[in-house]
Amino acid sequence: MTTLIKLYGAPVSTCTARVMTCLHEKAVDFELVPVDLFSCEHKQPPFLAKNPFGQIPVLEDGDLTLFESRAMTAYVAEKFKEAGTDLIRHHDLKEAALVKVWVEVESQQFHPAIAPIVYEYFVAPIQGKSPDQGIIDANLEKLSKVLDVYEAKLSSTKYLAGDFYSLADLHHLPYTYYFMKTPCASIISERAHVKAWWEDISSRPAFKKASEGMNFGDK
Ligand SMILES: N[C@@H](CCC(=O)N[C@@H](CS)C(=O)NCC(=O)O)C(=O)O
Repeated sequence: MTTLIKLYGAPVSTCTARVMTCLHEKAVDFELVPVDLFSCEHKQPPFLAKNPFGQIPVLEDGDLTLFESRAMTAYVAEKFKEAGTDLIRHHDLKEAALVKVWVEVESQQFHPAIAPIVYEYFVAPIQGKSPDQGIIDANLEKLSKVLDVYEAKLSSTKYLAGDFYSLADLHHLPYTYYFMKTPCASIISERAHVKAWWEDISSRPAFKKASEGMNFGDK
């Protein structure tokens, strides 16, 4: 008997949404187990036993427990590689390697620049702080440079790793979704190829489903 995958997290959380998007792409049934960040459930011993770093999400598949959202999507994409869109290009060694390159680019270049901006606009206000314009401006400068590279890449291929949608594109969805609701969205929309890529990947049914729960209050 196969067990149902359990995803511990919150739909509003970017990292939870990343994994939910991947599960929806593969049409995998799963149970979302809500973790209440406001009561700090993720810092209590039962949750720390699943992720010692005290962060969501956590994925459980039978006796396997995973933390780190990008490791979870890699696991799901591998386990269900024959179902739905092939997100890791497992039939082609070179394409698979290029997917890994752009998965790293998202994690090492894109994420460090966009995450603080999203944090300042969406999380700081919940903590009673106003967005720090200095942090936003410094990271916008970094993000613009990364997006210049993306613009050049996406002028020669439809998606980041090639002419195929992959995990590399998928990993960008949740943070960019929130970013597009900020006054800084023009740095995406003024780059024609990045804009077309964003419109394409964000209109996929799997992400539309995952993003239904991505609301910070009225934002
Ligand atoms: N690198 C981790 C980051 C996880 C992460 O930052 N989770 C956030 C929610 S998106 C969280 O748990 N924040 C609460 C906290 O850090 O206390 C991943 O990709 O899973």
